[in-house]
Amino acid sequence: QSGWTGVNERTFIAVKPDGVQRKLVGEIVRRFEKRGFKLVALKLVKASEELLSEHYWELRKKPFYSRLISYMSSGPVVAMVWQGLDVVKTARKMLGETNPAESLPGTIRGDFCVEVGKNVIHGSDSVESAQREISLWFRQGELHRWESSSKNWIY
Ligand code: 3AN
Repeated sequence: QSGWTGVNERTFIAVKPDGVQRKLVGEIVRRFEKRGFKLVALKLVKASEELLSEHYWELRKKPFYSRLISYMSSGPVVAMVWQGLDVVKTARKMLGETNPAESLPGTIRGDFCVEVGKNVIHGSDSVESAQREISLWFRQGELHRWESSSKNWIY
Protein backbone atom coordinates (compact mmCIF):
# COMPACT_ATOMS: atom_id res chain seq x y z
CA GLN A 1 0.00 0.00 0.00
CA SER A 2 2.87 2.39 0.84
CA GLY A 3 4.08 2.26 -2.76
CA TRP A 4 0.95 4.02 -4.05
CA THR A 5 2.44 7.37 -4.93
CA GLY A 6 2.87 9.30 -8.17
CA VAL A 7 0.77 7.92 -11.01
CA ASN A 8 -0.36 5.09 -8.72
CA GLU A 9 -1.79 7.39 -6.04
CA ARG A 10 -5.25 6.33 -4.94
CA THR A 11 -8.18 8.12 -3.35
CA PHE A 12 -11.50 7.11 -1.84
CA ILE A 13 -14.58 8.75 -3.36
CA ALA A 14 -18.17 8.14 -2.29
CA VAL A 15 -21.36 9.39 -3.91
CA LYS A 16 -23.50 10.07 -0.84
CA PRO A 17 -27.16 8.96 -0.51
CA ASP A 18 -28.51 12.25 -1.92
CA GLY A 19 -26.23 11.93 -4.96
CA VAL A 20 -27.37 8.35 -5.60
CA GLN A 21 -31.03 9.28 -5.13
CA ARG A 22 -30.64 12.20 -7.55
CA LYS A 23 -29.01 9.92 -10.16
CA LEU A 24 -25.69 11.77 -10.23
CA VAL A 25 -23.56 8.58 -10.19
CA GLY A 26 -23.07 8.43 -13.96
CA GLU A 27 -22.18 12.12 -14.20
CA ILE A 28 -19.63 11.80 -11.40
CA VAL A 29 -18.01 8.64 -12.80
CA ARG A 30 -17.89 10.35 -16.21
CA ARG A 31 -15.99 13.34 -14.77
CA PHE A 32 -13.35 11.14 -13.13
CA GLU A 33 -12.93 9.01 -16.27
CA LYS A 34 -12.67 12.01 -18.57
CA ARG A 35 -10.16 13.72 -16.29
CA GLY A 36 -7.90 10.73 -16.89
CA PHE A 37 -8.18 8.67 -13.70
CA LYS A 38 -8.44 4.88 -13.52
CA LEU A 39 -11.25 3.13 -11.71
CA VAL A 40 -9.86 0.65 -9.21
CA ALA A 41 -13.02 -0.36 -7.31
CA LEU A 42 -16.72 0.49 -7.24
CA LYS A 43 -19.71 -0.80 -5.25
CA LEU A 44 -23.16 0.22 -4.07
CA VAL A 45 -23.34 -0.15 -0.29
CA LYS A 46 -25.73 0.62 2.51
CA ALA A 47 -23.18 1.78 5.09
CA SER A 48 -23.63 0.54 8.65
CA GLU A 49 -23.48 3.01 11.55
CA GLU A 50 -20.39 1.15 12.73
CA LEU A 51 -18.59 1.75 9.42
CA LEU A 52 -19.69 5.39 9.36
CA SER A 53 -18.55 5.99 12.93
CA GLU A 54 -15.08 4.79 11.94
CA HIS A 55 -15.15 6.79 8.70
CA TYR A 56 -16.17 10.01 10.47
CA TRP A 57 -14.13 9.35 13.62
CA GLU A 58 -12.54 12.82 13.49
CA LEU A 59 -15.94 14.54 13.48
CA ARG A 60 -17.42 12.63 16.47
CA LYS A 61 -17.48 15.76 18.69
CA LYS A 62 -19.14 18.03 16.10
CA PRO A 63 -22.69 19.27 16.74
CA PHE A 64 -23.86 17.95 13.35
CA TYR A 65 -22.34 14.47 13.89
CA SER A 66 -25.55 12.49 14.57
CA ARG A 67 -27.34 14.22 11.67
CA LEU A 68 -24.38 13.32 9.46
CA ILE A 69 -24.52 9.64 10.44
CA SER A 70 -28.28 9.35 9.87
CA TYR A 71 -27.99 11.14 6.49
CA MET A 72 -25.13 8.87 5.39
CA SER A 73 -27.05 5.74 6.42
CA SER A 74 -30.36 6.88 4.90
CA GLY A 75 -29.73 5.04 1.62
CA PRO A 76 -27.03 3.36 -0.43
CA VAL A 77 -23.80 5.14 -1.28
CA VAL A 78 -21.55 4.41 -4.25
CA ALA A 79 -18.07 3.77 -2.87
CA MET A 80 -15.19 4.05 -5.33
CA VAL A 81 -11.42 4.03 -5.51
CA TRP A 82 -9.75 6.09 -8.23
CA GLN A 83 -6.09 6.04 -9.20
CA GLY A 84 -3.78 8.45 -10.98
CA LEU A 85 -1.23 11.25 -10.69
CA ASP A 86 -2.06 13.53 -7.73
CA VAL A 87 -5.56 12.06 -7.58
CA VAL A 88 -6.17 13.01 -3.91
CA LYS A 89 -5.62 16.74 -4.44
CA THR A 90 -7.14 16.86 -7.92
CA ALA A 91 -10.28 15.04 -6.76
CA ARG A 92 -10.73 17.59 -3.93
CA LYS A 93 -10.55 20.35 -6.58
CA MET A 94 -13.12 18.53 -8.72
CA LEU A 95 -15.44 18.17 -5.69
CA GLY A 96 -15.35 21.83 -4.61
CA GLU A 97 -15.53 23.14 -1.04
CA THR A 98 -17.22 21.31 1.85
CA ASN A 99 -19.83 24.08 1.87
CA PRO A 100 -21.47 24.06 -1.60
CA ALA A 101 -22.16 27.80 -1.25
CA GLU A 102 -18.40 28.34 -1.51
CA SER A 103 -17.92 25.84 -4.35
CA LEU A 104 -17.24 27.32 -7.76
CA PRO A 105 -19.44 26.45 -10.74
CA GLY A 106 -17.69 23.68 -12.66
CA THR A 107 -17.01 21.69 -9.49
CA ILE A 108 -19.30 18.79 -8.59
CA ARG A 109 -20.71 20.51 -5.49
CA GLY A 110 -20.75 23.88 -7.27
CA ASP A 111 -22.87 22.39 -10.04
CA PHE A 112 -25.20 20.06 -8.15
CA CYS A 113 -25.93 21.16 -4.57
CA VAL A 114 -26.52 24.02 -2.14
CA GLU A 115 -26.54 22.50 1.38
CA VAL A 116 -23.49 21.53 3.47
CA GLY A 117 -25.55 18.78 5.10
CA LYS A 118 -26.37 17.28 1.67
CA ASN A 119 -23.23 17.82 -0.35
CA VAL A 120 -23.50 14.85 -2.75
CA ILE A 121 -19.95 13.47 -2.58
CA HIS A 122 -17.04 12.60 -0.32
CA GLY A 123 -13.35 12.60 -1.24
CA SER A 124 -10.33 11.79 0.96
CA ASP A 125 -8.47 14.90 2.17
CA SER A 126 -4.94 13.44 2.19
CA VAL A 127 -2.98 10.42 0.98
CA GLU A 128 -2.97 9.09 4.57
CA SER A 129 -6.76 9.38 4.98
CA ALA A 130 -7.20 7.85 1.51
CA GLN A 131 -5.27 4.75 2.64
CA ARG A 132 -7.26 4.56 5.87
CA GLU A 133 -10.63 5.01 4.10
CA ILE A 134 -9.84 2.55 1.28
CA SER A 135 -8.98 -0.20 3.75
CA LEU A 136 -12.08 0.64 5.80
CA TRP A 137 -14.51 0.40 2.84
CA PHE A 138 -12.86 -2.27 0.68
CA ARG A 139 -11.19 -5.64 1.05
CA GLN A 140 -7.86 -6.06 -0.75
CA GLY A 141 -9.43 -8.46 -3.29
CA GLU A 142 -11.97 -5.84 -4.37
CA LEU A 143 -9.24 -3.49 -5.62
CA HIS A 144 -8.08 -3.92 -9.18
CA ARG A 145 -4.33 -3.84 -9.76
CA TRP A 146 -3.73 -2.12 -13.09
CA GLU A 147 -0.63 -3.45 -14.80
CA SER A 148 2.06 -0.82 -14.60
CA SER A 149 3.24 -0.33 -18.14
CA SER A 150 5.89 1.72 -19.85
CA LYS A 151 3.01 3.27 -21.80
CA ASN A 152 1.81 5.47 -18.95
CA TRP A 153 1.17 8.25 -21.45
CA ILE A 154 -1.79 6.23 -22.71
CA TYR A 155 -4.79 7.39 -20.73
P1 3AN B 1 -15.26 17.13 3.53
O1 3AN B 1 -16.33 16.09 3.29
O2 3AN B 1 -15.32 18.23 2.50
O3 3AN B 1 -13.88 16.58 3.73
P2 3AN B 1 -15.58 17.35 6.42
O4 3AN B 1 -14.75 16.10 6.54
O5 3AN B 1 -15.21 18.53 7.27
O6 3AN B 1 -15.62 17.86 4.91
O7 3AN B 1 -17.08 17.00 6.72
C1 3AN B 1 -17.60 15.76 6.42
C2 3AN B 1 -19.06 15.87 6.11
O8 3AN B 1 -19.75 16.39 7.23
C3 3AN B 1 -19.37 16.87 4.98
N1 3AN B 1 -19.19 16.29 3.68
C4 3AN B 1 -20.78 17.26 5.30
O9 3AN B 1 -21.69 16.31 4.77
C5 3AN B 1 -20.81 17.22 6.81
N2 3AN B 1 -20.63 18.55 7.38
C6 3AN B 1 -19.48 19.24 7.47
N3 3AN B 1 -19.69 20.44 8.04
C7 3AN B 1 -21.01 20.50 8.31
C8 3AN B 1 -21.87 21.47 8.91
N4 3AN B 1 -21.40 22.65 9.33
N5 3AN B 1 -23.18 21.17 9.02
C9 3AN B 1 -23.68 19.98 8.60
N6 3AN B 1 -22.92 19.03 8.03
C10 3AN B 1 -21.61 19.29 7.89
